[in-house]
Amino acid sequence: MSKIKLGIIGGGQLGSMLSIAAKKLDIQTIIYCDDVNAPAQNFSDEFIFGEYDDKNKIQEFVGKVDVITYEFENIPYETLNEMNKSKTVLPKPSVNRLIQHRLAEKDFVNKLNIRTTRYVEIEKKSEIETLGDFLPGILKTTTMGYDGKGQYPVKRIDDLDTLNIDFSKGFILEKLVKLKKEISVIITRFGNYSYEIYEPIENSHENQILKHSKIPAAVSKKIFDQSVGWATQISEELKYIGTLCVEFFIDRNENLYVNEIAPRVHNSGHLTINAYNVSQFENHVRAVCGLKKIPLKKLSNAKMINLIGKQIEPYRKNLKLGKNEFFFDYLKKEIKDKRKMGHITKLL
Ligand code: AIR
Repeated sequence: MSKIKLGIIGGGQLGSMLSIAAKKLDIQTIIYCDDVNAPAQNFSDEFIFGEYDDKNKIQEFVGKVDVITYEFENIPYETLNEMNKSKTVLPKPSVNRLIQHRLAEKDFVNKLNIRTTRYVEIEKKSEIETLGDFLPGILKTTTMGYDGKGQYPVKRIDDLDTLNIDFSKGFILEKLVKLKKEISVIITRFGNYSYEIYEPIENSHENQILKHSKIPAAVSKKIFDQSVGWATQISEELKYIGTLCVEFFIDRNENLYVNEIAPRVHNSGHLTINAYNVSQFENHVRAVCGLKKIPLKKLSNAKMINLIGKQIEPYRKNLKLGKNEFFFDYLKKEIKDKRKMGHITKLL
């Protein structure tokens, strides 16, 4: 039988880890990315460089693959929809369209009677002046943000004067919760009520970028069950195929809130590579390629540390790893402040 050819849109670290997982399953990967230096080309079978609206390049890509997935969410809906006319795109383009728009995403979650932070749509600066009730809050672009990009903490209305925000883009203002802890739940759905779910992961951020993730998360049974239940409900409702991550806040009164949904494999799940029998990446490839679902088994507790910006340098110069420690260099050519450059997983 000829090998399945999986097309992956996006060529960052998530594309790399998907390609590595696919190789193990004897599936070929073709990466399509608008960055000529996309690091995933080091791990994929083929790489096509092109813009996300370049119809010719996209046709070339579509012609080569059997099924298509993506490793970041900010892809134009039209692009995914066009591809989906000739080859199956999973998760479905409509799921990506819903989730990439923060307002639509939160409305969807609330309709399921699942709690989110309080939020309001902002079309112009003056509206915020009457919304003191939502402060301290965080102003976020409705689309196109990740790793703290497009996010502005606002304590007082005066803060807006120094922030220099372009209000021609859509925004939402979210009220901050009195945060105790952040967790995420990663689930891979294969079909109706057919899924594998990883236990909740505890996350901590620095400068709005994920820094540490660990399992087990120190949470009550109530929070454990509720987070797993909500992630399952969200993936069922979306009729999702593949790996999905739901990020949650827990406040000081032990209330759980959905922060956001990622329609893809997720940074907090990197530890699943070493801590489980099947990683989030392998599960994603299995689900979108229609392979068999394997029952998940946790092999070890674990902690993952992100290496951001220059933090990668000492590891590149002189790698010293302890027993049960794993290092992954994303092979990004340019070190930039706040850029995820690699990670370390320690089995505990
Ligand atoms: N990514 C996708 N959504 C959020 C994140 N962090 C991953 C994807 C994407 C890469 O980050 O793998 O391709 C982009 O990283 P950078 O450093 O080039 O911005």
